[in-house]
Amino acid sequence: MSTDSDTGHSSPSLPAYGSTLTDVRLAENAADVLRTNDMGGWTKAAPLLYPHQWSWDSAFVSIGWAQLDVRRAMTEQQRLFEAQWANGMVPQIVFNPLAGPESYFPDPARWAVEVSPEAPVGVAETSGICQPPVHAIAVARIWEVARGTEAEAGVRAELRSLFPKLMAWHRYLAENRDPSGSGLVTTYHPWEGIDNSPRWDAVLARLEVGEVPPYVRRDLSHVADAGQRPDDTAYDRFLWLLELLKAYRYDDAVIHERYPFLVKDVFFTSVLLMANRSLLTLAEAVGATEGERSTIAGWIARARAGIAATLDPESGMAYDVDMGTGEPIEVATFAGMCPLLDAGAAGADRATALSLFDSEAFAGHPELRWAMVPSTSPMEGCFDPRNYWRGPVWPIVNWLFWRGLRDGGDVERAEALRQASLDSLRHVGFAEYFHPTTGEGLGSAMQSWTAAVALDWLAS
Ligand code: 9WN
Repeated sequence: MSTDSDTGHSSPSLPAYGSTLTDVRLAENAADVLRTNDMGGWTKAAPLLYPHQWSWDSAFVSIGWAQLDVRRAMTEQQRLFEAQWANGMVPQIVFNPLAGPESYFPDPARWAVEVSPEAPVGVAETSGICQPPVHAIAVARIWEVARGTEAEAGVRAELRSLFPKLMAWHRYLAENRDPSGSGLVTTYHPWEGIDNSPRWDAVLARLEVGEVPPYVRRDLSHVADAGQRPDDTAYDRFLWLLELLKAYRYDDAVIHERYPFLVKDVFFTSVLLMANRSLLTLAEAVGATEGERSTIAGWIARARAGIAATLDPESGMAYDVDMGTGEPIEVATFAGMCPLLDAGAAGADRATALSLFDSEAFAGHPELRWAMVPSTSPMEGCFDPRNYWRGPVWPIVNWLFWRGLRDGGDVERAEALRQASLDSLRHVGFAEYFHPTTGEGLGSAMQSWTAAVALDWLAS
């Protein structure tokens, strides 16, 4: 399968998508996407728009590889963790040395992470922020697939070398990103996962943007129209924040003291919580110490209490907290239902999140093409169905909700979400995201993590 453009949502070389596409064919197409984007040991997030290794993309990607080649799946994570910072942070981007500075902006020179004593030296070039820690969830899935097969011993050996790195990563998030011990991870930048979500609007609007060195956006040449991406005002703010992070030498203590974009992030925290549950399984597999296990259990308990404290009594939603004002950020996005990502959350909190999930604010909206969770609620004033994180459906987000529903024992809802998601992929293909009501594929085509979750859903 080939396409000469990231925007090739209906490339003529692709078999027709639609409800008649068999599971076998869907799996073959998904495997083709991963193989096309495979750089030998690591996978590009997308052919042209994202020519590097992205952190949380690579975690989902290894979940996909696990269905094709379980050892290759482990290699993906090993390669990513080679670029882990000395303080434990796993960087948002590990740059492809062959891609060249014009391939993506911001490039390594703009990040200049060598100003930090924590950045890796002589390994790979990286950016200076991070993304949600899906990695332990991925590695636990790889382990599950490998068990009982001839790959088991090899994977267990690799798991032993990866486990301490996963511990260091989670410790970085629990300590450096939560110095007050609130249980909630502080996010520093929209590029830490959910780029132009309305969750960040008020904080970004308050910024006094200083001088940003001139730049050329590369992303807009790889999408059909600029309306699918963040606007220039947002980019100026993203870049100004980068200048500040660099000026503070990416030092977490300084950042927590002076920096203007500090948000206690309920979604990031919930992914960490889910990942810590997976890490406990991995602790078992590698025979971790009692001390390590109780540390992980402590992180889980603290995050659970942290999330519970963010629940808004009126809407039932979990709201991020703007550390600049101390106020909750009251915007209806998928993040509001994050108690669903914690299978061990209090029953009442899950029940509230479930009714939000079913409601017209989310998967129950009557106009949705498929009953899936949109990035921003269609009932929210700023809902924008073609713009990135401001409305479209992201399959990987739905994968996380599916896992949370299934692990929490909500088998029927989980299965309905899996079926709806697979049906959407049959029609849309492996787009980065899609229009919630028309099903129009948006952003990049051949997006690796979308293909990866398809493979996992098909195998589940
Ligand atoms: C910046 C790679 C990444 C995802 C992010 C998504 C998008 C990048 C961009 O693509 O962000 O990291 O240039 O827009 O928002 O979640 O990891 O797929």
